[in-house]
Amino acid sequence: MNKETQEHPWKLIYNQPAAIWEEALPLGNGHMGAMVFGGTAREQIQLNEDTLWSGFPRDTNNYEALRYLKRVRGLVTEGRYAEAEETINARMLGVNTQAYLPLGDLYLEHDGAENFSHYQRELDLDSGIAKVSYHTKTGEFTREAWISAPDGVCVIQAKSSVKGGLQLALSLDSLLKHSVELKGGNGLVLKGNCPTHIADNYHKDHPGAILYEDGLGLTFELHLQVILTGGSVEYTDGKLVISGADSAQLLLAAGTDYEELRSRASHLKKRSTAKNGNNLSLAESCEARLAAAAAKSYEELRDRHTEDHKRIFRRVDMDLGGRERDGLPTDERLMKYKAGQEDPALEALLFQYGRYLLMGSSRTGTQAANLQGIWNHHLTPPWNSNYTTNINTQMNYWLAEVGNLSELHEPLIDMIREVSETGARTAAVHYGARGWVAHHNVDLWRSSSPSGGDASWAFWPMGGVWLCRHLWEHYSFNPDAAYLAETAYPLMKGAALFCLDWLVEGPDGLLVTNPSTSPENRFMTKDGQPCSVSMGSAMDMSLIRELFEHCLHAVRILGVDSEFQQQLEEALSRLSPLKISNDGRLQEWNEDFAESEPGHRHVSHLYGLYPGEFINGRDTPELLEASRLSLQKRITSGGGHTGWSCAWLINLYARLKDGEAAYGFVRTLLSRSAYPNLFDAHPPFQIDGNFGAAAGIAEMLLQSHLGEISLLPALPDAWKNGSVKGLKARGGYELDIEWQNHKLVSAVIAASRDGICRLNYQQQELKVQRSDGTLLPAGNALEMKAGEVYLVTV
Ligand code: FUC
Repeated sequence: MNKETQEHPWKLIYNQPAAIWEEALPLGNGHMGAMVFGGTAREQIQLNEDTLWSGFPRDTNNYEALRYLKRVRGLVTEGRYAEAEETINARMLGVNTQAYLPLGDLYLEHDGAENFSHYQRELDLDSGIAKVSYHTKTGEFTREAWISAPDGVCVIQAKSSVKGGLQLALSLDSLLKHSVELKGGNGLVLKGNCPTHIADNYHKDHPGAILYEDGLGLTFELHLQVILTGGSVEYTDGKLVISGADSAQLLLAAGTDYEELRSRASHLKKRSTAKNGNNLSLAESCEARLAAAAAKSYEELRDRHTEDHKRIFRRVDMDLGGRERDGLPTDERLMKYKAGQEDPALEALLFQYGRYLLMGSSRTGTQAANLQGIWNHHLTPPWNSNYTTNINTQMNYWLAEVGNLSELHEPLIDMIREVSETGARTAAVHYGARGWVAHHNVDLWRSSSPSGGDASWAFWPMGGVWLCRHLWEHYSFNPDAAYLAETAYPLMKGAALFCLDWLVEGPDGLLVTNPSTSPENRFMTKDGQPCSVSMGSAMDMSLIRELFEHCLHAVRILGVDSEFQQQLEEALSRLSPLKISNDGRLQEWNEDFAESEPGHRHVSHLYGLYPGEFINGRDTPELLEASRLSLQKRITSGGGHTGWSCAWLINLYARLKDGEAAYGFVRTLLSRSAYPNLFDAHPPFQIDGNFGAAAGIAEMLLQSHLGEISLLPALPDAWKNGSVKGLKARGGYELDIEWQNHKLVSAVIAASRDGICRLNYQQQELKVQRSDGTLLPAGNALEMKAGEVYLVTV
């Protein structure tokens, strides 16, 4: 259902340059990222490269940890939770992950542009091109910029309306150790080194937070080449000075020697899908990309980029009404929205922006989207801009499948494969267990050990188990037995083997995790102390149950591993179940503890409601009710206060089929947690909320868990008339849905595989016809063949 044309523009529009980074506009191809400020006298384009991290391949495992496991288990069994926590903190943790770093900046100084008028800048999500235009007394100046996935370069064109009117001074800079030199008369090369260590410096108390060591960290290069129409370029004071040109085309390529460093480390295997995984040196690879791009005309480069971009972006369209505001400046719309104005088109823009941002930060062969996607300008970024795998990394990919961006899931799947390799060592070293394990932080070097710090976040050997959900989701939306057999199942099996070894018998004879935490939350011990370590947290048990069930499903589909199947079935039957507290809430821990922070931002115990699915009205109505109560209590106690936490609430309420509550949190997120460029505010900027909110909006319109496709399951009053086209559903379906006066008008379903498609629209009987007009007998279970398209009406 790829669209030839897009009916409405999808644009972020501003009438002034960005004054702060969070007003600049993001570009990206998964490998390079850029933030375009749109300055006049001085334009700044801040750049990123996806493999530019601090650190080097090293072993972060704690070889002493296993010595204390038995002792800690005993303490937990005796209810001596605080002592168990102390022992973990002192003996069983590892070291922090490394940081994702900024590459550098391109500056364009435009003499005479201090005074300007008719200013406009925009980001067109549909073409993936950012534009700036303004007038000075000499004429009109325009710039456009994009980052091409097919050509692997960033392209910027600066143009003057007056012949020979372009005077620009170009320079490159970086916060990292670097030097800049002239290349070939019309280019610059910035060469730099990365620190070997960036320390978490949240409290600004680390005197050596940025450590360089000769010959140890990554090296990187950023190449710039200028192609002029008219005029001339000369090199002065480290800058390329363009005079008298009609237009200038700037090409940028960047890279690091990450693959080389990786291949030298015995504990890291060679990457199979690396973008720069050829035999070229770093410099040669940048030069080759620039030369190939320079050999193409500007129009050809632009066409290749827009064709590639639109091919993906246009798979989905959304109209929630109110599109007459689409031509207005985004920051003004946001201010009015914050003041209470309705703007459903801004909500649709937030959804499409989520899709755009995933395209910018996660493409085949690149690194997965980190805490800031691919956009970071800090040398010591918040939380190291790493992969936080106790919610944030997973939330980044909630949108991937339903948002018809399945192939953008691949970088995460690559990362899971790589973490399973380091994680197999961590499973053995830390826990004496089979399979593989990951904790709450992962970095470029695929650190799988616990980080340093505090057990409440660092001790959580379930990161890999949660990541495995994504392997299964990718299969559910794109059922492909080869992918299941070769990629998903072996990784899931490895994580399940770890869980089989990790589970122990609790006092009631049922299987639990011990020691166990519930991400970042604490309970009150009998002595009134906040503590995080006990046994069998709801999230641990939910994740393990789900993984075992997915593995069993896979085993049946693939017809393999009957012995393993038996072990899983037997363990499943003995897993400690979720519990309901005295006051009717879903218990976060195995015991009915009081929470130390009742409004905590994590809602880990509700995992089974979303993203999981085993808490639902059909199979577990009591747990569903208890989840609803837990959610209410969290929220009335102040929960949902960070961007991502609020985004999770949208999805949870969508699953509770409470469209009004879900919508309330869409409004909260956009009003409270969006910067002027619509980046999500934790605060500070953290991209998970963008992806989580977009996923939540989709979840309000379409759900496909529990073996059926549910149309408009949580449609709020605010979206009276509308349509969405191209969302994906589990089982390999694509849907267009239209509604009027809050009622379904029609749905078009396209099947990519043979199968039974079960539909649900408010339990009503639906009319179904084939594309040739033949009506099907009444009933909501449609037997569809690959390639068939059905029209459904009420
Ligand atoms: C988790 C969250 C924090 C933050 C961090 C990156 O630890 O609890 O709120 O999002 O990840």
